[in-house]
Amino acid sequence: MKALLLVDIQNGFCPGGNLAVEGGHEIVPIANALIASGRYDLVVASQDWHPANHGSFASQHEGKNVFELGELGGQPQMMWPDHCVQGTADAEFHPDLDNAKIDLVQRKGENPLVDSYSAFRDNAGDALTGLDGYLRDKRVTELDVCGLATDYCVRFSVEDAVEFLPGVKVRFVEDASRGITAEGIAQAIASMRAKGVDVINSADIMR
Ligand code: VGL
Ligand code: ZN
Repeated sequence: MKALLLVDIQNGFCPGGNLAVEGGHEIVPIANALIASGRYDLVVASQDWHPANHGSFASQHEGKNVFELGELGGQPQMMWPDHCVQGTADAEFHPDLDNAKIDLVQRKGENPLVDSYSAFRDNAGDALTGLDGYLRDKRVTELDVCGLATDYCVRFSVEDAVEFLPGVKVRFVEDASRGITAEGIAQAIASMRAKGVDVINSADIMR
């Protein structure tokens, strides 16, 4: 079984969104082409899905500015702008994403007391979403991952896939992803590579 994991392709991470990633919208046609390629037996999409009082929001911390380091649950935490609040347009998938062919939507980030970059578990490491079990039950042997943002949710989802799904070939689809900072993207790619992940482009899949 070959599966595609689309990470957080939501309005909030596209231009006009509350935590916009440069060029975030440019990956939508690439993701759609991957979905339509017929190469995947299973398509999963993760969705950042925060309550309005989420502890990763600078607005919840007296005197904190966005994009500075704060603390959450005793751990260092990047202070984000309010984003992907449950039930708002910011949290919806990009309107052009072909979501009719998505088999499972994995929501994350619902606990206000801990952030959750990975689609598999929260940042404290103890609460699993269940996505690992789902992919195991489906007998997935190959998992391609892309989406937003490369340096946060994509990276941690990829690295958890490697850890939780031993024997599964995990690949990162670079041109179908965008990140927040250039250094963060470079570090994320180096870290994923060091964990045995192949870095590929959509053309490698569709040729
Ligand atoms: C993300 C920061 C905060 C992401 C989610 O999807 O990469 N980044 N929440
Ligand atoms: Zn978030």
